[in-house]
Amino acid sequence: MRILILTGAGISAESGIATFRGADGLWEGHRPEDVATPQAFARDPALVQRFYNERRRKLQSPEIQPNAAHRSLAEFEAKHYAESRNDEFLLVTQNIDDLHQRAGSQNVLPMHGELLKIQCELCKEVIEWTNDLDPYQTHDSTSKDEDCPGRLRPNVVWFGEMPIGLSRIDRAARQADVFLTIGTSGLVYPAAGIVQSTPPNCQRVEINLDDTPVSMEFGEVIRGKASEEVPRFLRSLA
Ligand code: BV8
Repeated sequence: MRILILTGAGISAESGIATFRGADGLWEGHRPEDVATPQAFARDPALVQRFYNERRRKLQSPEIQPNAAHRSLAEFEAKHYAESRNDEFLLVTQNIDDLHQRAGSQNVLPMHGELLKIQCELCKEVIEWTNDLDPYQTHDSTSKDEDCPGRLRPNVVWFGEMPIGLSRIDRAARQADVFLTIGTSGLVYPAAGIVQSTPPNCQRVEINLDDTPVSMEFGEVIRGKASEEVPRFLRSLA
């Protein structure tokens, strides 16, 4: 059975990480389009770097830990797909936190990038990074034997930028027997459109607190908290 899973900010909410569209529609006090775009970075690099520095620092604080939803996905994969090849089990996440990886998930595709990595704008090298980034920090500042003068940016996919692994995701979607989304508002494309690439006989399940604009694409909608509903659903699937 080929299973494709797509997670969003809702799976990390119970771990203490703010979702994008909380009650006030602001995201850590900002409108996403004011901070998560290349234009914002060009216009006000200090604001954008500060925004990601705050989130990078918070992600590394001890109280932010994977929750039962992350853990149950990792356990399910280890138990049933430990030897899986060619993405028979594929966990695609829109989140840039590392909670799936820390929970032990193996086959994870972070389609919107990763907060604990940075990228050189010039040579495109991606570097693991846990510190703050200064607005105009350059690649050659990261080590003495580095001489690339390119500017360093968060290794995340901003609005208007191409998400990561789209063809790999599309291939997995077209062959999926089960497609499970967890904790996503179904607003951002192309992530929200993945469901439309799954085959007619695919079991499509949406686990989310609220209804979404794509809920009607799913044969099964489970309304509730990820930490409770994900373990329960995976048990029913096993
Ligand atoms: C692209 C990384 C071109 C950065 C992010 C007009 C119409 C349609 C599309 C567009 C348009 N104008 C522009 C676009 C394209 C745009 C887009 O879709 N905009 C939307 C807003 C209209 N998309 C893009 O720009 C993308 N790129 O299109 O490039 C292209 C495309 C294809 C091929 C070639 C070129 C790039 C989008 C990526 C942007 N980067 N993040 C960072 O993190 O800083 S987006 C960010 O928001 C997340 O990554 C995530 O993907 C997205 C949505 O957030 P969610 O994860 O869904 O979280 P949200 O808060 O919204 O919802 C949480 C849900 O959880 C809620 O429903 C809630 O009920 C639930 N929940 C809460 N608690 C719990 C829970 N559920 C269960 N348990 C709980 N405890």
